[in-house]
Amino acid sequence: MEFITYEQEGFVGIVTINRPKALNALNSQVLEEIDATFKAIDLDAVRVVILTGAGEKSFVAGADIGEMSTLTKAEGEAFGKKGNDVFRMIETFPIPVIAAINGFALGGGCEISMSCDIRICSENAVFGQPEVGLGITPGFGGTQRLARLVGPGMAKQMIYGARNIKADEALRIGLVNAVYPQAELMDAAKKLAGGIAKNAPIAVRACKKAINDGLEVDMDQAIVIEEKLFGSCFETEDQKYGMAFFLDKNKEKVKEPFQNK
Ligand code: DAK
Repeated sequence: MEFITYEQEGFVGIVTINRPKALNALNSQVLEEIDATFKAIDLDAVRVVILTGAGEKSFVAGADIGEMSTLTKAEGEAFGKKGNDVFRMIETFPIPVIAAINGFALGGGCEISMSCDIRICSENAVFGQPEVGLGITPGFGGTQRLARLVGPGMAKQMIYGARNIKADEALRIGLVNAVYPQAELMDAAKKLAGGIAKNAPIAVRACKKAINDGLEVDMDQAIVIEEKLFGSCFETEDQKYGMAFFLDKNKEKVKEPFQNK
């Protein structure tokens, strides 16, 4: 891997986009390496992934404008599909993915963060979809995910106006869940990940699927999705252990880690 680093700390995998000379912009190679890195994650050993960018200035400053500048219509469509496939893979990744946004999250950078389950950012983070200023539409799902996350009115204002927003406004409109000083961002992301990883992994995965799949259908269908995933947790060792632990009257007992079974 030239542009991605991967580390594992306990149950948490950390994927870092590492192309700081171009502010971690996404060219084809970076997209392919992100895809390969996620697909190589051992889902028996890792329960939560953190996605971040190298350096203190930029998370991802967008798709690579140099690479895009000479694309034909057909190549543009293929590049858009490549990004969309990778972002959808992240969105539907079986375990939660937290975006730790450490600076610029513009264009494809904002879009990749929106394919993650949870976004937190540093105080210097800047979000935006500047594409119309470059003569294109957002191409990696920005028109769709931003409108779903912050509502169509705010999404349209940001996208039509190519208007960037700072961390405090991103927090106010619900684009991020929390803002931290830069030096504290990764610790906060790891703490958030650790709080998820200590829970029953099969149940956490089922919750992700229930929320994601349920949001795409009407409520009658959505509650059926939940019923089936709820049912799928029963007879797992984690369900039996979790409930038996609660019912056990011996309050001195220490809870064992869930086994993902
Ligand atoms: N692509 C390529 N290189 C980039 C880049 C980018 N998006 N952003 C920054 N860089 C490079 C700069 O060219 C510069 O390189 P050198 O000149 O040093 O070689 C280096 O990173 C440092 O950048 P600056 O010198 O500009 O740094 P500043 O602090 O002055 O400014 C900035 C930081 C983030 C405000 C500025 O770099 C900037 O505005 N960057 C571009 C942000 C942007 O517009 N991003 C959105 C890109 S559009 C589609 C598929 C995908 C997309 C659309 C359609 N289909 C095919 C359907 C997605 C589009 C986008 O993401």
